[in-house]
Amino acid sequence: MDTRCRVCSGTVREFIDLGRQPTANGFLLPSEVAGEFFFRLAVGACQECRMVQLLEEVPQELRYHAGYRYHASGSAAHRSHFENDAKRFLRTELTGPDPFIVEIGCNDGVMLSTISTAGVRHLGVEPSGDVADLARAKGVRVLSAFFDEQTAADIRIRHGVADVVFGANTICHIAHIASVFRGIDQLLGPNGVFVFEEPYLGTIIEQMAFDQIYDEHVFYFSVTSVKEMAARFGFELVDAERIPLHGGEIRYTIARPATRAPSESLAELLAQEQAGKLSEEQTFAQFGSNVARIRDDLVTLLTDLRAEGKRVVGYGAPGKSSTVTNYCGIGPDLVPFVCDSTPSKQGHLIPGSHLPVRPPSEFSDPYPDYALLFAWNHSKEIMAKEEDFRASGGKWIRYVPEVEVL
Ligand code: DWN
Ligand code: SAH
Ligand code: ZN
Repeated sequence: MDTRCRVCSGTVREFIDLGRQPTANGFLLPSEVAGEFFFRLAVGACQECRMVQLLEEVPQELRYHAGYRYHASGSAAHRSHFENDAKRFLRTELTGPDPFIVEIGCNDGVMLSTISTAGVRHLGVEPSGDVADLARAKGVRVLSAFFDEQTAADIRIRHGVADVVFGANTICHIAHIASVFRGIDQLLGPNGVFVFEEPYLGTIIEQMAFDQIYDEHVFYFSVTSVKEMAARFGFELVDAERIPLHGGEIRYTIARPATRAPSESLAELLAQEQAGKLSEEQTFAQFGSNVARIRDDLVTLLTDLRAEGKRVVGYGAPGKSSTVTNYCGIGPDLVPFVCDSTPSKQGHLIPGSHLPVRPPSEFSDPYPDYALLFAWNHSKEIMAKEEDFRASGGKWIRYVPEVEVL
């Protein structure tokens, strides 16, 4: 059966299948392995509006709940990025008499804590209970709910319209995207903006970052597909700019039609996408064959290192590590454990592949011969922190855009 496009109901044609996969943040205890959830992780492009999206989806309640383990404040680079976002909103959009900002997926309050400190009216909408509580502890006001049309209508009744609705690494996670836009229509003031920052399809393809594909990432946005989506739902995309997070993202700004002048950067990115044939079948087919080659190269390297008696440890247990280990069949026989700084991941197993997650203190106890860098998007921060590993003769392995020993 065909999957219908979640934006326009067109036919979605599959171009990559990463096999049977668990939910990427479903870290589990050894005693929980028996009941583990799996689905088929495959991606395709809509033949009408070109939106790239998952074929099968996991119910949102299985993805976001009290035990959701991603803490947005876990990286210094992310803390500083979101603090800057907040300061920019305070300087530009939140300057009227009683401004109001809503964040969809505020997680542990990494952005809204700065807004709260500035004394500006705000509301985070966050379904995952534990991270919502972390935000509340920072003085952030949070509504525990999934954002949709109904939630938006309730917020408007209680708080009035918003000057800014913001989302980071969240809007591409929401399968009911039409309901989200109907909600934005209810909630956004006449001159308000809906701003969201999401992984960029262009970067995923250019960098071969296939591990960005997992259950939470329902959509893989391009500027072209977001422009079409905004128009279809009665809005206008007025700005798009590249930002460095998660290896390369785009910050989109959407407004009510004809309220803001479209930016030069938007026109440039649209032209680049067209020239680079970003939305064309041949680009997707090439991506699929490159991904299979990376898998073969990585498995060969790890198998050779094991045969040579070398010790390889994983560094970072991001959602991405679930995709790559399950797709490549990397188990504890090849990588006995992974170090990660997130306390709630430690003592658990990476979903599906069941690599144990341990605290970073075990990385140097003693240092391994090689470290497989799953959190490659944090390489600068991690390599600076782990200089002694290199000094001890240790080597880093990365796999995007190519398998390489550094
Ligand atoms: O879209 C999403 C983004 C916002 O975050 C979510 N669906 C899930 C998540 O994606 P991710 O898990 O790929 O995010 P990160 O930021 O790449 O995760 C990095 C991991 O590495 C974290 O578990 C923390 C860990 N880490 C570490 O152990 N030492 C990170 C740093 C910087 C470190 O020094
Ligand atoms: N904004 C943070 C966190 C991103 S993780 C950052 O950029 O780092 C995605 C977050 O979106 C999770 O905390 C998840 O619970 C939340 N989320 C998922 N679906 C949602 C929905 N429908 N409404 C609001 N939040 C949602
Ligand atoms: Zn479509």
